[in-house]
Amino acid sequence: MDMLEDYCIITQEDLEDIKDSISTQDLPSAINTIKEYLKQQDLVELNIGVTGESGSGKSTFVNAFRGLGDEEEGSAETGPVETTMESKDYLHPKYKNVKVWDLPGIGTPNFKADEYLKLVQFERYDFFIIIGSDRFRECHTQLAKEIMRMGKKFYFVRSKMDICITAEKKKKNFDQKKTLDTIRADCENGLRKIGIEDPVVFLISGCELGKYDLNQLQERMEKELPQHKRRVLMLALPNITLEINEKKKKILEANIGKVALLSAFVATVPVPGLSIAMDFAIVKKEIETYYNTFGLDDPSLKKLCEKSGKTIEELKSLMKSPLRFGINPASILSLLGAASLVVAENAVEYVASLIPILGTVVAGGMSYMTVSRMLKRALDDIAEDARNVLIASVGTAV
Ligand SMILES: Nc1nc2c(ncn2[C@@H]2O[C@H](COP(=O)(O)OP(=O)(O)O)[C@@H](O)[C@H]2O)c(=O)[nH]1
Ligand SMILES: [Mg+2]
Repeated sequence: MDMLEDYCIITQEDLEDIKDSISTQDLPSAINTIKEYLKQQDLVELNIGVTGESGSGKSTFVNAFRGLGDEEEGSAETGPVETTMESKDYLHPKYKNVKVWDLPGIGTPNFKADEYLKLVQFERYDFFIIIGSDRFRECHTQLAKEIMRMGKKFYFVRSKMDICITAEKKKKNFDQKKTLDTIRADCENGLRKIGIEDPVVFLISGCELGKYDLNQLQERMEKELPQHKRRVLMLALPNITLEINEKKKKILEANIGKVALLSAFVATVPVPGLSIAMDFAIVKKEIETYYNTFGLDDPSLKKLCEKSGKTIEELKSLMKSPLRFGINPASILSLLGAASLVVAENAVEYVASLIPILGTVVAGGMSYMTVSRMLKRALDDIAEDARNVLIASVGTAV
């Protein structure tokens, strides 16, 4: 139904899905169904095993992947000497069920891939990142083959690209893309020679994670993860490339229908002066998630200032969403002007006919459509703000 797609971001599929799960139930069960769905989504775990030789940049990667610097609270210790020979899990600061594991170094004398994988309890990882900071060696391929044999996935990462590029830049006729292509091809050739059939290598810098091949790596991981794990990966990634910014927006958009419905179901009293009902706490929590995942919450902005040398005022001046100075009923309602104008009456009727239970809630169809429009507007604004902040800080930050 075109009209629905135009005026409301809820897709036909989404509605049918909601209808199937709740239309025959009473209101309390419908509320529980949606709450449970959202809760389960937040419980999905992701375990990433980061492995490689000692000194290759494992701990640096573990920190950068979680959006942390090397000396921040909760970061893994890094340095010229490997400090631990044990696996250690580092929780994502915002998504605690995302664990990035700093695994012991490989390639020690008598290294055996099968014993190593047993030692680190290979079953627990959704995938491995195998980091090499120079040449890939036999220990890397041995490990890759054993990981494959165990039915798990891995990605080869060539780290410390910033060092390579700084050195190459001194040469005349420096061409970054060409240099990267040559290094990538060289790594892949090296791996082919030592027995990997169709190798793909991602060039990364733990010190400047947003540069080089992070987008390609992120795309590949996302594509190969099971559907239910993609969301948590995209939410947890630091917002350091425009591609990630866009994907975060898409992922968050997919929940708007359910959150709006929940807000309409839970609220039974109309917003004073309006013909709709909405639960502010639910809407507020969702908008807070937007700020958090885009890294526009105050603690994240402060960190970005330290890295980029910009002030909070400078960054906030790039942000236009009416919610940037606080998420409260007044700022939420300020989104309403634009939102309520575009809710077409026949679309409301259509939604109400699909989900009859909405009729029992105060102005149900209208509330649902209005709140989804508001959330969509908030998300669009916040994603755009994040994009502008990112563009302004790129080059000097992350
Ligand atoms: N320039 C640069 N240095 C890096 C990078 N990754 C790691 N290092 C440095 O290399 C050393 C070893 O890194 P670390 O993460 O501790 O390696 P690990 O032993 O594999 O955990 C440290 O001094 C890091 O600061 C990188 O991408 N670029
Ligand atoms: Mg380490």
